[in-house]
Formats: sequence, structure tokens, C-alpha cells
Amino acid sequence: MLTLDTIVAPVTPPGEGGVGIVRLSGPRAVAYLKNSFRSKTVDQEFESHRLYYGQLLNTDNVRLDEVLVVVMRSPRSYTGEDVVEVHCHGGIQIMRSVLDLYLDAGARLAAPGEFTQRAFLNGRLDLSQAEAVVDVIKARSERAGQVALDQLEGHLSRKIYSYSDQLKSALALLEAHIDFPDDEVGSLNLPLLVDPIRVQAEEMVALANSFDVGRVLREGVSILILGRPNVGKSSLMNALLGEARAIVTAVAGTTRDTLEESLVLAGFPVRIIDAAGVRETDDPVEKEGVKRASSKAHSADLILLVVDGSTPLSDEDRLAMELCQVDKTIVVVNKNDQTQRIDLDQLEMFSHTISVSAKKMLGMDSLRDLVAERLGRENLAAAGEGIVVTEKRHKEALLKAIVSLNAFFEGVRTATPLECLAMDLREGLHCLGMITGETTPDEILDQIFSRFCIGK
Ligand SMILES: Nc1nc2c(ncn2[C@@H]2O[C@H](COP(=O)(O)OP(=O)(O)OP(=O)(O)O)[C@@H](O)[C@H]2O)c(=O)[nH]1
Ligand SMILES: [Mg+2]
Repeated sequence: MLTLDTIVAPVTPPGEGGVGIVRLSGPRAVAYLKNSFRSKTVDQEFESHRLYYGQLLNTDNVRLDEVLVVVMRSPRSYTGEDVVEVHCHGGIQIMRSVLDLYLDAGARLAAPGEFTQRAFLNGRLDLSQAEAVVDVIKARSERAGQVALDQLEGHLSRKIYSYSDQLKSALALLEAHIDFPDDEVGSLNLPLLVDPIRVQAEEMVALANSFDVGRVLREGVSILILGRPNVGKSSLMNALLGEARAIVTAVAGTTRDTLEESLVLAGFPVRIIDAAGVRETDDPVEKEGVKRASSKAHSADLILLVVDGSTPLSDEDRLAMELCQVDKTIVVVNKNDQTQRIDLDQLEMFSHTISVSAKKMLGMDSLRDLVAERLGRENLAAAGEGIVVTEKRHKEALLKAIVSLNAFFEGVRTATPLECLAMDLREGLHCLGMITGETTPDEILDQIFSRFCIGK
């Protein structure tokens, strides 16, 4: 791809920092640098991928900052073009003047995601790798970061290319028989052609299903702590966080608003929400709190329904139980450091129950394990080669490809003409190409890159 303009943008976030980096990419990047940089160690030619120390000067030869600069020459750079990075001091004013220096010299401010878009257009990254750049940056847990990094390194793409290759060779064979139906190319051994594609289709289904885990890793999940007043919800929140975040008192109705905190649980990024105790009340503030708790019960991915094991279930507990969708609820029987008076049979509609003491921190590891299990840790491990689909777009493309392959299998079974079989394979290939970007329409590409922010 030929790009004529040179773009510039800060690649470190705004604010104060030890170092701030401004990146230039394009045919004039090195020329702009030469006009603005003075150093004892470099005269005219910058060696690629080497750091140089010197002074950055504006057009009036006024010193802007003491900097380190690096030139990465095409094609061995992030964008595939000549790239220059200026490492200046990370102050708002300095970054601004470095940026202005190059804008005045003729560079254009990069659009959001434009560096990565150029990397994609120049074939440095395919689309699924480019999409992973944002995920790596935004990852909120180690596992999420690893999955994103795998995708950036091309694990998903390689899998998709291997699927495409298989379909392409089958298609080539089919087309040979369509073009030369007579004996010239021998007779077509259909089972030999179809069986490996069947195996592949099964693998593609598993890969599409890994999105259940992928979504959780990428977006995180919300876990709501729900129950009647005083059962120890805030105590449980604090125990999970390992800090006294929420106020805990013996007074029923202590928590009146919802309280959200982030944590990492068994590798999953989690937003945990403590809510007001559920009960009928005339207090307008508490009433609003109860209303908020109820609405969170609908939107949460998982509910920890807390009950007090040291007392029998009450009507207020039943009110809380009614708000819980059975299949996304774990019953946490709290206060197991005290004599247990609760009748667990009354909770039997919930299939996951665990006994803990939030105050004494008993049973917390088992609770974490159970939560991880419910969030799909098994699936995560079972995702085999560690390839996890994290983008809905990828899942949808895989599912569409599978639909085409199923049509192909059906066609084989009913002995449809080879032309139709070839069409199904071509459609499958087209869907797979949407993941890697080979067949992705321009509007979708623009949409994807516009989700990035400036400097990416
Ligand atoms: N013995 C015992 N007491 C506990 C335990 N967990 C919480 N408590 C006590 O129960 C009382 C209520 O605890 P909170 O955590 O404030 O309960 P809550 O469900 O958030 O209450 P509201 O915010 O009023 O709805 C406090 O006195 C806690 O010390 C436990 O595991 N064992
Ligand atoms: Mg509370």
C-alpha cells in the first residue's frame, strides 16, 4: 500500500509522566526528525532501531526538550512505513510542543487507530491481530492479557488460515472435476474430500463456543451480592476484596446504595456489586436501594444470594430468593462460625450452595473455586490450544462458515451437482476471511479501527 502523508500522534496517555512518546509514521517521518534533532552522536543518517540522545529544536532553533529518538525504517516497523519515535519528558506542555513542531512541519494528526490501520493495510498484522491490540491494552486480568497476546501473535489467525487452506484445496479439487469432468483428472473420491472437512467443522464449533469464556475474559463479568438485610453481604464483599471497603454494622439496612469494585477472580476480571438488603420498607432512601438491587439482579451475570445460616429463613429471605434466576445463582450460607439453624431444604431449587463465614474468612477459597467453575473455568482449560474467541464478530463469522459447511455436507449427502458444492465451500471461505480481514468490507474495517483511540 502506498501512503503519501506522514502522520503523528502522542502514543502515551496525556498527563504527567517520566517519559512521553510522540510517534511519526510515513515517508517524511525521518526528514522531519532530521530537521529538528541535534546530537553529537549522529550527523545525517540514523541507523534503524537504534536509540539516539540529543536535543529537540524548533524552527527558530529554540530548544524544546532533551530527548531520545529512534528511527525504525520500513518495512521493519509497527506500521510497515518509516516510523520515528521521540521520547521526550512526559509533560503536557512539552508533548504539545513536540506535536505542534511536527504538525507545523507538515505532518497530519493521526486518526484514532490509524497506526494500526496502516499496519493492517501494509500486511504487518491481519485484522484479528489488529483487533487484539486494543484487547492487550485493555486486559483487566493476566489470563485476559495472555489470550489477547496470543491473538496478537496470530494464534487465532493461523488456525483460521489452516481452515481456509483445507477448504481451498478441497475447492481446487472440486473445480478440477467441474472443468474436466472426464477421466483426465481421475474419479473424485468424495469421502476423502469430505471427512477432513467434517473434523474441521467440529473444531470450528468448539472454537465458536469458546466465545462464552472469551467474552467473560474480555469484558469481565458482574457478580451481584444479594440478600435480606444483615446477612453479611457487605462482609462478604470485603472478604472477597481483602479490604474493608463496605461499611459493616450490626444494624439492618446499613448498605443503602449499590457499591461496585473490580477484582480478579480465578483469572477472570470481575465487577462485584454489594447492594442494599432486600426488604419491604417505608424509608424512601432504602426503598430506592432495594429497587436498584432488584434491577441489578436482572443484569448481573452471576448472583451470590447470601443467607444467614444461624437463623431460619424469613419472608425477607424469600423476597430476595424470588429476585434470583436459579441458573445464575450461588447460595452463600453465611455465618457458619455460629450454630446453624437454617433449613437448607427450603433452598433446594438452587443447585449450587456453599457454606462460609465472611467475618472469619472461612470457605472463601471454595467460594472462589465455585464462582470460577460457574464462569466457565472448565471451558477455559478445555479451550485446548488456548485459542479463545473473544470478539463477537469472530464468533458470528465462524457460525456462518459452519452453516455453509453444513450445507456442503447436506449437498454431498444428496448428491447435488459439484457446482453447488463448490459454492458452499466458497461461501465458507468468504466467512473465514471476514475474521482475518481478507473479505471484510471497508465500512466494517473503518468501524473497527474507529473504536481505537488516538495514538494506537
Ligand atoms: N458471626 C458472624 N457474623 C457475621 C458474619 N458475617 C457478617 N456478620 C455480622 O453480621 C452483621 C451484618 O453484616 P453486614 O456485612 O453489614 O451485612 P449486610 O448484609 O451487608 O447488611 P445490610 O447492608 O444492612 O443489608 C455484622 O454485625 C457482621 O459483623 C459471619 O460470618 N459470622
Ligand atoms: Mg451491607
